[in-house]
Amino acid sequence: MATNLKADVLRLARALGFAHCAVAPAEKPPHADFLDQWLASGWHGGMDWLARTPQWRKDIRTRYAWARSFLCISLEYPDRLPPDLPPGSVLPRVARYARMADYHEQWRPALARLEEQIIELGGPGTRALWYQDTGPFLERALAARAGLGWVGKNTMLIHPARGSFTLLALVLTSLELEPDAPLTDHCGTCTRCLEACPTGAFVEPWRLDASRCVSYLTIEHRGPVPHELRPGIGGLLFGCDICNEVCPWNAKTARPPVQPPPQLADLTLAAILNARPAHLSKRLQGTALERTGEAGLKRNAAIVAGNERLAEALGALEQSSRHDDPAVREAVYWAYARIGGPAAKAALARAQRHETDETLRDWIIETLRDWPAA
Ligand code: B12
Ligand code: SF4
Ligand code: SF4
Repeated sequence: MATNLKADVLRLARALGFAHCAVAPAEKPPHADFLDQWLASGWHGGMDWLARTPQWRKDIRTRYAWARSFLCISLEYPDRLPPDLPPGSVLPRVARYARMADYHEQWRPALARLEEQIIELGGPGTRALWYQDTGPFLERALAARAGLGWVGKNTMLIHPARGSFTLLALVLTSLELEPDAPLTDHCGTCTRCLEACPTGAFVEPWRLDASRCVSYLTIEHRGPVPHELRPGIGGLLFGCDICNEVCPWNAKTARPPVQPPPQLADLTLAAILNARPAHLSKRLQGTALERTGEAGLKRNAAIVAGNERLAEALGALEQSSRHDDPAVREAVYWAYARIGGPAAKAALARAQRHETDETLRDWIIETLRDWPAA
């Protein structure tokens, strides 16, 4: 195996701004077979795309026979809010990775350049492909194999000095690069993350039922959020960082605060609920919040308003009560019931007049009938 070749690849990566890179062999990483159990348990919820090609995710040689090595990349992102946030900004309710411009866009040009440079370096016949997040890989298991951290009980890749507020990317190549050594596990007897999860999504250490995870419910899940899981969402609008926040390995990182794009920093719950769909979609462009879409974000905002019993949000909720998506309307009606009181009851009674979905109308009638007396 050519050690110089590996040094050259690492040098190219560093020159492009990838400071934390290491190599894993293009083989099945440890614990890869757990994916089958995870999928068979239905823990992927509605993320059907994860079940499509598990054989590729477990071992990429089943798709690309030429694959020999992974260059695994760990990227840091800000883990603190700026000091001068506009009042009412939703930013503290948004997962840290999404408080900036979409990271996929940010790193795309440098990853594409690295792919090209690795091909040039290897010469004729060399193959290389970059991926970030959306490729058929167990990125954390591979990065752990490469020694960029260990997989914690919360399933995050954690580095002893850099914590787990990191994102991953990789370049798959036909070049034979010497693999790096994995790190040891440093979770020890700690169980903080498992206890802190607000929806009880950890079935066991390392076993996450994603269909219960707030990150899944607020980003990936389409349609109404199961009622029993709504209280666990609390005030979170998009994603969840709780099992990272409580991890002692994140206590010591000192990074500069995030510089959010203005369209995110100024966004409030009322602005989300009041906005016309097309206007909100435009505002989300170029941010990770595009993933859940304007309807998903309105649904989430209504759940937050309900959980926090924000009576001052009633006017904005009513603006979303005629949304085309029944999941948005349902969340608005649910929020009315959580907020309670005569104004919320009157808003729900008005909704009954225009609601066309039979199930929703029945729910409204029942809820109005059982409305607690003041
Ligand atoms: C689907 C997905 C989700 C789903 C499911 C998450 C999950 N834990 O499976 C949801 C929507 C819930 C989610 C949430 C989040 N995600 Co996500 N997600 C992914 C994605 C696309 C695939 C993950 C996957 O394959 N899951 C299937 C399970 C089986 O795999 P796994 O969790 O990696 O599990 C492995 C280990 O647990 C290990 N294992 C199993 N048993 C055992 C036992 C022992 C002892 C050990 C050591 C290991 C071990 O082997 C498993 C592989 O078989 C990856 C990108 C990618 N292509 O890998 C990003 C990714 C994992 N997500 C990421 C992030 C940042 C998040 C969030 C923090 C976002 C947020 N703030 O809301 C949360 C964190 C929630 C959490 N605790 O995982 C980062 C993680 C970076 C890091 N440092 O770890 C990734 C890598 C995206 C990226 N490119 O940066 N995510
Ligand atoms: S991201 Fe939040 S909801 Fe999901 S497992 Fe971690 S603590 Fe639980
Ligand atoms: S909180 Fe504790 S158990 Fe959970 S990942 Fe961090 S060190 Fe491991």
